[in-house]
Amino acid sequence: QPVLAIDIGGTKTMTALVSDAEVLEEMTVPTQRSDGPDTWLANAHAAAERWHGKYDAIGLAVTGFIRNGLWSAMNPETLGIPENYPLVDKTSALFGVRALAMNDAQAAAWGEYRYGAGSGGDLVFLTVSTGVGGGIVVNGRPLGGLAGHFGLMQSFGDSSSYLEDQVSGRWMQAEAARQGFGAMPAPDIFNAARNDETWAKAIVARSARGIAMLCRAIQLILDPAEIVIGGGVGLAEGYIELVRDLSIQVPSTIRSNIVPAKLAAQAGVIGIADLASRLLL
Ligand code: ADP
Ligand code: BMX
Repeated sequence: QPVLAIDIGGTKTMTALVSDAEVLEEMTVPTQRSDGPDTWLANAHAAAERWHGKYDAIGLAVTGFIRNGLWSAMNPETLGIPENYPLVDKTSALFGVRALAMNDAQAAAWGEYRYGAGSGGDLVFLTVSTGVGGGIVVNGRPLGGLAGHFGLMQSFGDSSSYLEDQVSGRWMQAEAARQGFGAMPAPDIFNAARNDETWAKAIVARSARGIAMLCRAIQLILDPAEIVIGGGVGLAEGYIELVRDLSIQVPSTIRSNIVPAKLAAQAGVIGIADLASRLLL
C-alpha cells in the first residue's frame, strides 16, 4: 500500500507517492520561505491531488524539531517555523488520513539504513543543505527528539554561532556576498571553485573542514559503521572527496567511513514512508 511522503526543507519541498521503498511519482517545488506552514501544507496537498485515494497514510520529514506531533524551528534562519505548530493534526485534517512526522535528517538516516548506503551496523546521516542536519540509527533504532541535530552544536572555535553557520549552503551564499561576490547560490560557488577561483575554493574548503571535524567527533561518540552524507551541498560534485581528504589528517584509528547517500535527494521521503507504513498501516 503506497504512502504519501512530504519532505519540507529550507529550500525545497518534495511530495512523493512511495511504495516498498520506491518513489512511484514525485513533485519538487521551492519552499516559499515567507509563507508559513499552512501554505506549505496546502501546496503539498495541491501537489498530491492526482494521487488522491491511492494512499492511507502520510509521512512528513521536515527541517526542524518534532515532539508529540508539534513542529518548531531550532534555527529559524533555516526555515521560520512558528513555535509548536500542530503539524500532525493539521496534516491529518487536511488530507483525511493518519500522519506521522519526524525531522528530515532523522528520516533520511532511516532510509539510508534500510534501503541505501547502510551496511547494517550503526549509521549516522548528515545533510549539508540549507542548514546542517543529522540522524542516528543505533541497534537498528532511529533516534528522535534532539538526537542528531549536529548543525545546532556550538561551532568549533567560535562560541557565538552554530556549527551550521560556517558550513551550510546558506552560509556559503552569505559568505560569498560578505566577500563582495554578490548573491551567488551554492551551485555557482562550486562552479567558481571548479574554475580555480581562490575565494570560492576557500569557502567550499571551509565548509568541508567543518564537516570533517564533525565526523571525527561523531566517530568518537558513536563509532558508527558509516557516516552517510547527503543534501544539495553534501552531494555536490567533489564535496565528499574534499571531506575525505581533510579527514586523512585524522589518525587512522578514528577515521570515519564517509559515503554518499545512495538514495540521494529521496532519502527523506523513502525513510519516512517506511516508518509511516510500519507504524500507521
Ligand atoms: P533542503 O535544504 O530544502 O533540504 P537541499 O538539500 O537541496 O534542500 O539543500 C539546499 C542547499 O543546497 C542550497 O544552499 C542550495 O544552493 C544547495 N545546492 C543544491 N544543489 C546544489 C548543487 N548541485 N551544488 C551545490 N549546491 C547545491
Ligand atoms: C537545521 C535544523 C534541523 C535540520 C537541518 C537541515 C531548523 C529549521 N532546522 O537548521 O532541524 O535538520 O537544519 O535542514 O531548525 P535542511 O532544510 O537544510 O535540510
